Amino acid sequence: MGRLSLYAFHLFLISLILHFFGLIKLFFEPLLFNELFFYGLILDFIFLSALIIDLAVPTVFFPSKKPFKFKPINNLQISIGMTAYNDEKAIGNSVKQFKELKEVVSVTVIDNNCIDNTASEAVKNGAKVTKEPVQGYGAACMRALKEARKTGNLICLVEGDMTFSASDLKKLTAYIENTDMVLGTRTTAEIIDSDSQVTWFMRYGNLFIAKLLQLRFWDKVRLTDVGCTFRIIRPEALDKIIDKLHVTGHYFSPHMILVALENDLKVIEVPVTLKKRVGESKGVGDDALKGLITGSKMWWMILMH
Ligand SMILES: Nc1nc2c(ncn2[C@@H]2O[C@H](COP(=O)(O)OP(=O)(O)OP(=O)(O)O)[C@@H](O)[C@H]2O)c(=O)[nH]1
Ligand SMILES: [Mg+2]
Repeated sequence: MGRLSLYAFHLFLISLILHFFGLIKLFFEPLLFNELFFYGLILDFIFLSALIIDLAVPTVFFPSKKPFKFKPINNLQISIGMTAYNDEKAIGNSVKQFKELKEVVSVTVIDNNCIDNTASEAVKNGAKVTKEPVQGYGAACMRALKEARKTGNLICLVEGDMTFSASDLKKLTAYIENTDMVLGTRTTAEIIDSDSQVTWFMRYGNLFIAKLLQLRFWDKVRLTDVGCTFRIIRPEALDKIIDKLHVTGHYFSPHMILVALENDLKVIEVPVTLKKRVGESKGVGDDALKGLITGSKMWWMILMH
């Protein structure tokens, strides 16, 4: 379920192009029959039919009867896995802000072949440091999840670049009693810094890819962001998916969401704040071109998965 409307949506995108050129043609040749418009309408019709079959029929005729989950975690013990790649300017305060929370039992910084003082700054501020030799954001995230799994009763993945705030952890934990994984979303303009990396292009880009992913799992989730590292997951839920995660590059984040949904984990998003990055961005940051490339890879992955 979901695949049909996801693929049909691409026909709708083609129809938009046909309508556009149809309009141009209409301007120069005001004929009664415009074949570009006509073919566009056929594609629209296919898309709408796919949507109805895929989304409406199961919801109306076969509504899910699964009982609502309510599994509070008593005595929260959160284990933090923090990614770092030459982040000596930010890592100290990133560790400190999480260490100050009483629910946090450990902070493990993943040193992804850093050549600066990231490791010593992290240790100085009370973190454990583990080296991940495979280069890449995804490789660092997977290692962070595995390391954080070793202690506590809740796992948190976050970047050590001061973009995220430890005080937002309570927003994420508020929903964990009903779900298996809580994702942050950075597309809530009201609570992100105006000089953060999420520009309007990044916001709408993330929103677009998130909606593509949502089309695939329409009855399971509502998504508005695909690149937010800040997330929490129950240990038993992570055990179900950890061996199925394999993306080492920048598009790890939607890959993990996809695998979680495919394995029937209950996933919810909550808005988190976002601040300007401390230190140099090595990922997408606010670079529109890098965003476009990473977004295209995410798009392809969602289609091919
Ligand atoms: N880009 C990148 N980041 C890595 C790598 N290894 C670990 N990281 C960490 O992964 C996080 C993401 O990298 P950032 O430089 O913050 O990228 P970003 O500006 O947040 O861009 P986004 O991809 O949009 O999140 C940071 O905590 C990095 O330190 C790596 O090989 N490449
Ligand atoms: Mg970052």
